[in-house]
Amino acid sequence: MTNGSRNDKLNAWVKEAADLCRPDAIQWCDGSRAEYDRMMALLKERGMAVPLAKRPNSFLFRTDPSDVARVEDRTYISTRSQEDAGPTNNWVLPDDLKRTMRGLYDGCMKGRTMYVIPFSMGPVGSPISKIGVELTDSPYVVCNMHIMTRVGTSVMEALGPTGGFIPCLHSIGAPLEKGQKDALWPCAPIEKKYISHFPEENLIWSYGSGYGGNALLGKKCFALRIATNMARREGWMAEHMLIMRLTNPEGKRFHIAAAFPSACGKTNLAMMQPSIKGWKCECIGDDIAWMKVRGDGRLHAINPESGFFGVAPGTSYDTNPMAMDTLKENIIFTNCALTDDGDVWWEGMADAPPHAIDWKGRDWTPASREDAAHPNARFTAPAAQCPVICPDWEDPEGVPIDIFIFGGRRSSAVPLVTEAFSWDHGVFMGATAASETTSANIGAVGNLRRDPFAMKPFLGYHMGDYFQHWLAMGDRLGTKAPRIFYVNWFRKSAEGKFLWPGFSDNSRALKWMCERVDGTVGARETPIGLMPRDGDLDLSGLDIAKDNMKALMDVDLKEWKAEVPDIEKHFALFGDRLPARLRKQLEEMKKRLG
Ligand code: GTP
Ligand code: SPV
Ligand code: MN
Repeated sequence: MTNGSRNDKLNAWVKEAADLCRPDAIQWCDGSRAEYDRMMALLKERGMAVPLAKRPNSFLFRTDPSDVARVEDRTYISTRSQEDAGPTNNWVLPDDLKRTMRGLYDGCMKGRTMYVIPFSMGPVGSPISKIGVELTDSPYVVCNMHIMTRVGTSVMEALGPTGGFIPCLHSIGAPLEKGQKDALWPCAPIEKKYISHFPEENLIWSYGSGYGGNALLGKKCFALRIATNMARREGWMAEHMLIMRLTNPEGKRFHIAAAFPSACGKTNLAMMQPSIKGWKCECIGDDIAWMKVRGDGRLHAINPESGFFGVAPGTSYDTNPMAMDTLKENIIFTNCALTDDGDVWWEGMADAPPHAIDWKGRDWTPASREDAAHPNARFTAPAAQCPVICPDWEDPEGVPIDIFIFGGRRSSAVPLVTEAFSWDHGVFMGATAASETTSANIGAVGNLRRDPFAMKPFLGYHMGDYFQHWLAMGDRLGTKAPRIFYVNWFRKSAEGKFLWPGFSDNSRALKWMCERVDGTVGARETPIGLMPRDGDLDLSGLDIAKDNMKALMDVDLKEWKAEVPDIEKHFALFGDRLPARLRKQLEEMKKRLG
């Protein structure tokens, strides 16, 4: 593509950013295969990309050991009033944050090229889609954006001379002085990393990290933190949800959107192969859903992304065969281990190789004390390559959602599956969702925290207002609102073993949900919601101990009464922005618990 565009606003912004960051060159991206190949050749030459003999057109990257995940502590929602960012976000006054970051951006691209990446979230030209432009000094980001979003010429055409776009400025924060040798994975130290959002001007500034959600700004920064603000203003929803289509043996379709926190099972559920006969699952998206009320009065969902940035460890032909088949070619692997025959490996993929190079580039054998792959090692894969991608996954109208699922990682207390009594109760379930932290963020792993709607790290405004937005959407949808369920695949026995087989057997919980929607199966009332009675869950062909099933379905009043003070503390955070309807839900639950 030629340098520059027909869009004056875009040209002016690119010039302003270049004057500040002072790259050696500016390159406008056209999204072509040739461009991808050129970028990869460059990355190979620099020693950053390792071609994989076993997988055509696939490459392994190893990041700096400090740059391996999102950095929630360094993520900011910068609004004029701190109250608008709310109690769950880091906040700095926009002028102050911009002053600090301008200091960092000053000359930060010296010795590097600035790439201009026009991208569309959602199919190009669809009325639901939105355009962004990312400026970055990372060729790795260019390649990933090619897969994760729709990049290039068609986007520029859709943008036209006057169209608007979300400006996303990114730098790895590692200028190169003349003669200075580049690092294998250049980035800035943690205290200089900033993932900043200015929702009042739809602006994203990211500095210092080259990894995942910190650097691929279409994903969490745009499609969630900025989009939640747009959605609230415009009356739609931007959620951290997978989207799938489940078809029953009679051919009836159910569309499901499910929100689990990072590394808690979205990708796996999105492309799951049901273990129950006659049911079929197709994947529409694995991480983000944009949903609007359409002419039929129902909520329709699109996947704004075009690729999967999925967790590698634990992915295998036993757990997620459709992901494994997606990963055969055209993949970017990051922080996986490299086998001697030129393939990738990670914990849980298959038998361990006798020798490998670990994610830090060191020799590794099964006797090594550390993992060969980083627990947040990831694959970047084109969604279109998934064998069970839904034929309608790019339908600009989206798919009508029948079922919402919330959930998380809870080793105790939370049963396998529960149905909400009502929309308000379902919103209460989402608002009080809690999960053990994972390595998708830099920080402690395994700590239980409230993660409402799996959105704590991704909501771009006050959480109390977001709860109200959910309630208002329910009012608007009325009887056409999706039914709401809560699941926990991760309950453990006293010995610390998962009680539920998970993965394809999660279809058993989904089948019950579909039958609930159809009114063909019963439920029993418990203090925390509706649950399957004995015999309601289809367990045919499943070898599971009776005691395990009992433990999975147990609602322990003592454990649940202990949740109450913690929920009260959580709700107190939101002050007078906590909707009274949620407080009422809490009071009702307390009464039911006795
Ligand atoms: P993000 O991409 O971070 O948003 O994560 P995600 O929600 O898509 O999680 P993903 O499906 O990648 O799963 C994360 C980890 O949980 C992987 O190691 C999976 O193998 C594991 N996992 C997923 N589903 C199940 C399940 O049903 N049971 C058990 N025991 N583990 C699961
Ligand atoms: C998550 O952490 O929820 C992810 C990975 O999906 S990242 O893109 O790094 O945010
Ligand atoms: Mn995610």
